[in-house]
Amino acid sequence: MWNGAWIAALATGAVVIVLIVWASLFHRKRRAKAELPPQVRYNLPIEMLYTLIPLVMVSVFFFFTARDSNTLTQVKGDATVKVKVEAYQWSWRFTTTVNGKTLKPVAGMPVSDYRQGPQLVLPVKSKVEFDLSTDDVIHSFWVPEFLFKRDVIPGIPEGNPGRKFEINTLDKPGVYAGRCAELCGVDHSRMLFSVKLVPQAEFDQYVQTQAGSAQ
Ligand SMILES: [Cu+2]
Repeated sequence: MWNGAWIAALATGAVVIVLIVWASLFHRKRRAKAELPPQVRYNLPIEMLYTLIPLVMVSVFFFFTARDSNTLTQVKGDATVKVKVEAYQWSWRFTTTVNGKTLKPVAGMPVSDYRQGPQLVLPVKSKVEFDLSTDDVIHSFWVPEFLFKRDVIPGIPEGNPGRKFEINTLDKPGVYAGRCAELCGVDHSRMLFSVKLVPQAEFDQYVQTQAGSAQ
């Protein structure tokens, strides 16, 4: 969609620039006392053309945007790992549920290095469902490496599909930076967290220890 939109925009831009250059080169006012060029006010075909063409363009963009964003935001509900994300001024609380087993929540404080913020541990190469909520102001959950960002809006009741999204974690284990991407108050820039992606076996072990301490 991104590439297609660029091609369409560049083609439109090229046509417009050619028309501007053509008009300014070949339809200049040459003499001081030139007569008026032909006037085309109330020209029905031209007016229909410049109403219809943009309408077609907007419809095509709308179709592809709706199609792709529906696919990207679809929540099937079959992820084995589910994370409840609670955003607050100015940090995060993550509560992970694996196969119905809920782990001890991880919460943090405002920090200036994401590695010192709360850490969410997830397995590599797996589908994870997120449920975002907040009780204060609008925040935005963003892990740049995941190529996905979603606003956290207060007042959306639990169970509302608008709070949820699913993504596939990356293939490479590592510690990835996460941040709040919506200006939410004085310590917004310190509302940092990290996501640690580990191999499945290591994740299972982590779940064992965390589930134990939760009970
Ligand atoms: Cu925030």
